[in-house]
Formats: sequence, structure tokens, C-alpha cells
Amino acid sequence: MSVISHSSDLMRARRFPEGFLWGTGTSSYQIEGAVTADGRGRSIWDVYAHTRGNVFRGDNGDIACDSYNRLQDDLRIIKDLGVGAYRFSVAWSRVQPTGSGAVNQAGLDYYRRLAEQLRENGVQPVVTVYHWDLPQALEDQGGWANRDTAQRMAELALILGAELGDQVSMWITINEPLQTVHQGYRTGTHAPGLCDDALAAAANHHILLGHGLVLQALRQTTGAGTVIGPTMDPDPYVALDAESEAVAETLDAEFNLVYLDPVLRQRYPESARPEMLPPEALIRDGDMELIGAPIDFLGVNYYRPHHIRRGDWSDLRIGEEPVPGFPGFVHYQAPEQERTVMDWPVVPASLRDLLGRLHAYTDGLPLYITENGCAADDYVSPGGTIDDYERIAYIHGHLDAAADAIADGVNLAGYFHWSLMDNFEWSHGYRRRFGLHYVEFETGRRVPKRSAGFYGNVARTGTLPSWEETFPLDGPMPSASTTPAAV
Ligand code: IFM
Repeated sequence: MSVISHSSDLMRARRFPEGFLWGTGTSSYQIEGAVTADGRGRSIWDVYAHTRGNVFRGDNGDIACDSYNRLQDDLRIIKDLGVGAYRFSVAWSRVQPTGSGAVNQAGLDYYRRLAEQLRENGVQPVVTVYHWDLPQALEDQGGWANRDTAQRMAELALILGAELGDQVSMWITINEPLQTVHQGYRTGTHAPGLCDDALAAAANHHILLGHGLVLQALRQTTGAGTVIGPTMDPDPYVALDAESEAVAETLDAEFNLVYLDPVLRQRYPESARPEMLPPEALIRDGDMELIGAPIDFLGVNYYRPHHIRRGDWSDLRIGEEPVPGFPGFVHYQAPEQERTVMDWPVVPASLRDLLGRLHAYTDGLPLYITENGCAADDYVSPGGTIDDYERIAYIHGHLDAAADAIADGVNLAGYFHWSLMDNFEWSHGYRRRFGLHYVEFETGRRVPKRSAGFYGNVARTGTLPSWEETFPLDGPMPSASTTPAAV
């Protein structure tokens, strides 16, 4: 990834609105470790990661960032960073080791301590109820293909609402249902690792039902002023030629609207192919009303767009990959396209378009960017610093695009950088580093990267400095003097 400007105006600083929420985030399995501590039960990720061939190099989350045992260190880096909010998720199997029934108090206490201490440090806790680590005991009964799992998640939400409701005023019901359904049940590249379209279609409906039931449970157990919404990852699908427009539209329906439409329109999209939709028989009376009950905000995770064009599958060109199910069409990335080490194209302008689209689609509902970030080949320099200038450039470009969206009139209320620290990047294991803090996995030491100093400054001041000021032609590189201390 090269360090180039995305800003339309190199000299322009951008001021964000008063009250704009600046945050960062993580998820339980990606950082906590301590997988057998204090009565935690097994999750599908424990099992999946320990199955040979599923995760790069056989990495797993057994230790991860050891956040369960390093709570004080993490509170310290969050505080030093200067953000106003921290988004974390609950490991269901810490709270209910088998996914239902009795509460494991020690597990629940961990999240209570975390929420309380964040607040004591002036940081707003934002809780994601479900970020992919389903208790294995529930998977053994069919996981998300089983309707009952949605009811079980509502029970979890009742527990969390009652226990944490006085500390937490912003809740995310589910994170990226697309990935649970598509990678978990269709392609098998995430836990539970199944490849079955029928199970995926059922999981699609049940995880959305889970969202609706969690919303209901949190409304019952939390007080006025609490805001609740789901987080989706609606990657834009962009057609590069006229013939590809219909394909891009179908992909948008099958990857995005199939989650958004039920929540915001109480229906599944007609433009998706029938085999990609939950069968009618699974949709019971009242389901769509539950799923589509009013939400307070929409969380948006944005990393990349997809470009679609015509392409010959028997003679693929550089940058082309077949679009599964659509012979003659390819995903395309121009060779000169700037990409992250995930091979994801860096296109901040697409974030502006997406936010504009969602603003219109949701009729002006508050939007939060609940994730945005990049993996990079970070390393500790001989001087002990992590000079991740490409991450600073990435943040700059995307915040500039977010500021453009606000100027367009989009009701964007906050931005959470992914992630607080390097962590277990699912099937990529530890080789993909997304953090503002470098984690030395051998020792657990957290070292702020240059980007932590840069982003913290933006969060504290509510102002994105101009590109010129961020990367001056002469003078020190960014944040050289503001990077916080390691723990
Ligand atoms: O690390 C993940 C996160 O858990 C969900 N959204 C995408 C991130 C980067 O792949």
C-alpha cells in the first residue's frame, strides 16, 4: 500500500460536528484469550480454529491478546488513545457456557468491570451482543440453522441488559450477519465451517430474528436514553460496464439487502435469486415485524467496494476473479489499484457514496461507522517505533470521505476505528495486523503505532488535519511527538 493522498484539497482541515462519537473497537474471541478461565464454555471458534487447515498456520484464540487477564493494560491504552467510546463484544460462552440456562457470574463480572472502568476513565462502553463466537453447545443443536438459537440469544440479551444496562447506553445487537451466514454456512471459511446453501438460507433468517429478539429484550431491560441497532457490512457493488449492472444489482441484493431490507423494510429483497433467500416455510407470522422493529441507528462497517465487469473465465486477466454463480462476470481490481495486505482495494470515495445511499435508504437514521481500518505489514523499527504511515493515510482518506458525507447532509454520528490493537484476524490468524497498537504476541506487550498518536489527536480535537499538515513536505513525520507509551 502506498502513502498517497485521498484528499481533494491538500490544505483543508476538516472539523467534525460537536458530539461526534470517536471510538475504536475489538471483539471477544479476537482479543480475550483465557478460553478456559472462570468457567467459560467452548465457542464455535475454539473448535474451528483447532481444526487443522482452517486457520493460517494453525493459529487460534487460546491466548490472543490475553485481554481477559490484561484488562488494566487495555483500559490504559484506550484512555491514553483519547477516544470517547470503546466497542467490545461479549463472549456468550463466558456468560452462559452452554449458550442457555444458568449464568456464569465470573464471566459476566468481567464485562461489568470492563464497562464500569471504561466509564470511570471517561470512555463510553459500546457493547456488541454477538460477534461470531456462538457457544459450541448451540452449534451442536444446529447453530443458526436452528430457530431456537435466536431465542437463546434473546435470553443472553435479557441477562446483559439487566446486568449492564445501567453502565451501557449503546448496544449493537449483531455484527455483520452476512459473514456469519456466508462464510460460516455457505463457503465454510469461518466457524462453524459449513458449506450448505440451505443451512445458510435458514441461518440468514434466524440471525435476523435473533437481532429482532435481542432488540426487544434490550428494550425491556435497559432504560430511556439507550440506543440499540445492528451493525452491517454492506460492501458497495459497482458495475464497470453496462452489461454488469444487473449482476452488481443482484449481488447487492444477495449480500447486502438480504440483511438490510428485513431490518428496515420488513421484507426480503425481490431482486435476490430465490435460492439465496430463506424459504417461506421458515418465516413465521410476526417474524418480519420483530426483525423490522424500529432501531435507533445503523452501524456500518466499511472496508472496500467490489468492482464487477464482464470477463472470460477461461482466460482470466490479472486482477480478475470469477463471480461465483455468474459465468462471464468477474470481480476486477486494476493492477495499479492501491490495496491493503488483505488485498482489499483502498477506495475512500466509495465510503462517501455508501453513506449517502444509506442515509437515503434509512430516511436519515443516525449512522455510525462501527468499523473501518486496514491491515498492514507493521513491524517494530530498530528505534522501537511502529511507523505505520500507510494506516495514517488510510484513516486520513476515510475520515476525509466521512467529512464529505456529512457535508452532503448524511446523519453520520460517529466513527470507530478497527481495531484498538492487533488481534486474531479469524482465518488469517495473527498475520494480519489491523491495530492502532502493535501487539507483541510473544509477550503480550502493546506498543502504540504512529497511527494511535494520529487518530487519538483527531478524536481529542474533533478535527482531521489537512493532508499537508499530516504529511508535511519537510519537518517531522506525523505523530512523532504524540505517540503514547507502551504497556
Ligand atoms: O476483524 C474483522 C472484524 O471482526 C469484523 N469486521 C471485519 C474485521 C476485519 O476483517
